[in-house]
Amino acid sequence: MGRRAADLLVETLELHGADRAFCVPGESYLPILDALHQHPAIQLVTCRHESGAGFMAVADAKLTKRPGLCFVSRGPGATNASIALHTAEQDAVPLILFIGQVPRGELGRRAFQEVDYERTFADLAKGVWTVHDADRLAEVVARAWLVASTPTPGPVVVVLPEDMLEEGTAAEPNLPFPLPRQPAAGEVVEEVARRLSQAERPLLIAGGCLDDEDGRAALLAAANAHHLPVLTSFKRQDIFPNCNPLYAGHLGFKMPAEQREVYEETDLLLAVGTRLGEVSTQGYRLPRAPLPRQALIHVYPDAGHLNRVFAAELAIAADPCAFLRAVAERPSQQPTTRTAWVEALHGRIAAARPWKRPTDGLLDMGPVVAALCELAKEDAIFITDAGNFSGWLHRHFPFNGRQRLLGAVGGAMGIAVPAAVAAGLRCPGRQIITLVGDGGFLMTGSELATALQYGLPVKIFVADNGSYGTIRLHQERQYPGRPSATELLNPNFAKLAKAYGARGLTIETIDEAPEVVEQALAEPGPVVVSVSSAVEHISAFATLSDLAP
Ligand SMILES: Cc1ncc(C[n+]2csc(CCOP(=O)(O)OP(=O)(O)O)c2C)c(N)n1
Repeated sequence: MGRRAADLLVETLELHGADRAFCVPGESYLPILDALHQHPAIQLVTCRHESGAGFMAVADAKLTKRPGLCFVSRGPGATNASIALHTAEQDAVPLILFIGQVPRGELGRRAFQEVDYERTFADLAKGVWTVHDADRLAEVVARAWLVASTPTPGPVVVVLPEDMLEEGTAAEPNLPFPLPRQPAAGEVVEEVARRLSQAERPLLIAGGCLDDEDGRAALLAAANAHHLPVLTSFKRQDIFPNCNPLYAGHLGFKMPAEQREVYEETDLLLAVGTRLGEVSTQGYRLPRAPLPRQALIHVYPDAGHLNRVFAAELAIAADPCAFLRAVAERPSQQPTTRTAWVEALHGRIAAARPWKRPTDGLLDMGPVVAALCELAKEDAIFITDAGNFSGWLHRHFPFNGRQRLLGAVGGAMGIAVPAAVAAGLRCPGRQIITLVGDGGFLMTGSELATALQYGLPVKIFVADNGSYGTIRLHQERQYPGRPSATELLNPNFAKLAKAYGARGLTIETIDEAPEVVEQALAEPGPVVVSVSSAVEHISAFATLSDLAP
């Protein structure tokens, strides 16, 4: 009768515009693997670990703004993939995790590899649905797509009992449910424009909702129209040109207190497209929770995130991009004092940016980033894993507004190499530059095999400092001289890369950096560059000697 449920699922995904999914195969969803074999319009990417597959789906979603798709097996596969659910939730990224499940007749018996996903993933996912009836499968997939996409994008889970997938059904594939439209918040725009014209020291905090071409254009237009300095939320510094005089910086970790205090002098905070998370608000201090020191206008598509932690004077549930476009159409006259405020903010950032050769001559990621400043392409895609090595990129690299920065806002280690694979597949021809620590690389670096398998010329710079350096830094601050469980004995990363079939290079001194970076970027294929980073340079802002009591 009709078609096999597994085929219905794949056809429904096709109707939603899906063209790629990431997986580690499992016996619990063989009919889907077979259906995808029959439907080559959706490329099925074979990964080496479910965390890698999940991270790839997250990164793909960041690039397409459509749900990333990941198929994994029950129990062990699903739990391996759970890090992607967490990352998608923290980063507000649409993700659908499809999990094979034991046959319906065995559900609840704690059968082989059975997990109750509704309970297990209740806190991580926006929705978890087990499809008991093949006739409802297309409907559930369409709902999963919609819920993952809006109003705050996030992860959902669809659980597929294996016997259901083999069943025949007369149901037709579902078309996408239309996304609910959000008006640009009409008359409130007038009020915002008026307040922007009166403010002496306004500050716009721009978040991830603006991370596409339209969002970036709207942000730039609104900033220009109102002479508004722009701060970007955590790991979003790529959405605004960093050399633009209106760029006021990036709300990351380890911001010096004096710098935060300067931002706190603002008299009007306009937060657009950000949930105002812990890191971006510098620990709920900018703005201060729950009652900000200055007027706060918060614009976010999901009313559930407005006035949740911070009392905004104006809380506006609207599409951030449309809102900024409308604000840009009402340019304002500014108080004359505004110029000094804008110049002071940008001046601080610009002055701190250039990398300076350290006086002790030790190697860190600084000279690598300095070389990348010269050599990276205009539309390069940068990927950072979680860890202190990324601080040099955040501090010294001036994103031009076209380049992209991908990484886990939620701070998951291990995203870097999988995200590089996803970016290589999604954006062929663009330069993919990945920075990862020795800790993070050995978590999911096996996806280098996937990069090789799919012929992706990713460039991976591994900061080999023999340490889980970020944690070591915390230890030196809290328990000086008592490092614990942070030392690493590493393989030779260049040789390891060669064993995978990639090019392996090393940088051992500051002087070697420019030439080796150039060589790596010029290589036609994938390259791993091992950077012998001194653990003494424990972050882009501190040395171990500085921290010694
Ligand atoms: C999956 C995961 N596990 C643990 C952590 C905690 N953590 C944050 S940074 C870090 C160390 C990172 O080490 P490395 O990749 O070598 O980079 P480094 O800090 O030395 O530059 C750890 C363990 C995390 N963020 N994510």
